[in-house]
Amino acid sequence: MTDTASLDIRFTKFLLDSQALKFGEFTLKSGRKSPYFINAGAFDDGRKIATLGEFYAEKIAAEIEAGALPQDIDTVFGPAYKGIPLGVSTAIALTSSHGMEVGYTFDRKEKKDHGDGGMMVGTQLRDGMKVLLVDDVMTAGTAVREVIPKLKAEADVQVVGLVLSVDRMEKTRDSDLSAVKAVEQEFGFPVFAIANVREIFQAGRSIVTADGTPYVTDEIKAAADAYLDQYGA
Ligand code: OMP
Repeated sequence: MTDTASLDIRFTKFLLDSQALKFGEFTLKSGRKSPYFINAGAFDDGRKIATLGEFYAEKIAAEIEAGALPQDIDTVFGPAYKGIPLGVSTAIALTSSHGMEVGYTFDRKEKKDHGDGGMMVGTQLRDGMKVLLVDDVMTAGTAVREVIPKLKAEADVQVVGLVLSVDRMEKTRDSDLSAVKAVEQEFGFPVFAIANVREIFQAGRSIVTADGTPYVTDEIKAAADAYLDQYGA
């Protein structure tokens, strides 16, 4: 694989090599039983989290270039807990690789009543600030629906978009719309993913393990296709 391979292909290889993409049977937050699971907890060392931040930053820079995100983002917000390393590594990569001056912010799960107090850590939210959300995976959009009210309670910020690692491309419980599209419609900001699950399964067919066998076997692909036939948008 060369560095010139497209972003979704390079990211799929990274997911598979880091064992962040697992195959088996997994019960999701939504209750659906899925034959695959993306675990952002697998990015558990300095090299992996730095690489992950570079992927987010590359996607963000491309969307800024395309005019879909503004250039003057004030802060990258990663919801606690799993969003914290995502937001921090993304902010580092935006500065070091793309020359952007940008803050990072995350929320506390419990309010602190001493010291600096407050619900937010990092760049404090102020009225009018442009906030870019980052999160790991979207299935039904529950996580993002929980975080927006927290931001709005803090200040009248402008959420300019949400960037995910993976869009699972699943339809919502009560419509044929994907969760990503439903969130875009409900909140009025764009949602981007470094890769979606269809791109990942397509790319995974030609990516091989250290012993030369493909990560995505015929059996795994068939199980993923059947799942997406039922729940895919
Ligand atoms: P929603 O909040 O319903 O969109 O589900 C996404 C969340 O579920 C993620 O932020 C994870 O906490 C978890 N999840 C994964 O991490 N990976 C998956 O492949 C699927 C899920 C999930 O439970 O749907």
